[in-house]
Amino acid sequence: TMVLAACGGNSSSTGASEKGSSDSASGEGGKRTLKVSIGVNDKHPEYEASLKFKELVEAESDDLTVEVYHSGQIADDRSAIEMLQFGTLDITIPSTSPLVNFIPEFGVFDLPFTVPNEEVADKVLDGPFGDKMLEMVDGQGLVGLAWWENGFRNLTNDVKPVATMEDVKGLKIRTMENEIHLDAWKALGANPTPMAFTELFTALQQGTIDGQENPYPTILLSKYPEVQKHVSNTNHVYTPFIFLFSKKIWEELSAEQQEVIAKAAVEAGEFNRQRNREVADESLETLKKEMTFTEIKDGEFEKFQEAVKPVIDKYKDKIGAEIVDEFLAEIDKAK
Ligand code: TK8
Repeated sequence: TMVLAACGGNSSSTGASEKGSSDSASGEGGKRTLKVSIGVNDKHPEYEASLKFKELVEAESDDLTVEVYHSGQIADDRSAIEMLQFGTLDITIPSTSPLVNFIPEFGVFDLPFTVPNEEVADKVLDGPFGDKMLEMVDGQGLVGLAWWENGFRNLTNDVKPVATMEDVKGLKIRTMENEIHLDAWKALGANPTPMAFTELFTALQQGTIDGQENPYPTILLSKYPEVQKHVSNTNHVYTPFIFLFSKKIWEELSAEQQEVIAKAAVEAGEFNRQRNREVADESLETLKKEMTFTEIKDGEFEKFQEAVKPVIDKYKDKIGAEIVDEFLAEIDKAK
């Protein structure tokens, strides 16, 4: 069902945090149920954090209720973003990678082997660069409220242990719907196919693809060890989750409601990061028992990095040379 956009020309301030979209108007508010759609299942730290968001909002507001839908029950990442644009869904917290189909600048986060660790990711996302990226979604009918964490991605497959770049050759790998990932895996010699996350388990089970890449919590909690034998610590890219609100619906909310939501999104995000890191460590320990874990050999990361260099060069202009340089400079500063 379509939700009508607010048409009252209310120009009072939004009350959103600095991280909110400071130039969108606020409306009448009233009683509302906010639906949150996420792609991962109800075992995942992102679900736990979504429940934390619900708890925080409902504690602070008498007229807001939050419902969390996991496992892509409402939509996959890309379709959920479109629903926000239409105003048929309130909130989604996707990987940034599918956003690149709407806002090319978000491709900075898909450039492989750029972010060295989580501390650097936090500094870059919590600083002016992260704020700028959150504001950038505004032109696409979205309000960017906070950074959550998906995390460092690692390769699994059902064919062979991967210790070297040579081992990647010919593997049919599912990638997110993102051309930088697609080209990076091609450059590494794999045979990649883009696919929505919601279709991934079945594709692995049926063997239409050999492997996939995701952070350790997702690999374990989505039960990939049931359909994949091998995991390697490729750590090739850090994927943030971005907390997105429908701008159309946002403008119907009162300034007070906007403030409660913006604050809860950030607070639940802090909880999310902390939990995600604990779960990532625990997940790896469990994965080592349920799959063969292979470390990428010494000296091999340099080869991977060398192989994807042309991909970074190719996308630099598409993403925007200035923003790529800024991202890399922020990373260097944070190291
Ligand atoms: C969940 C996705 C997922 C992502 C992917 O909605 O598609 O592989 O890593 O976790 O955002």
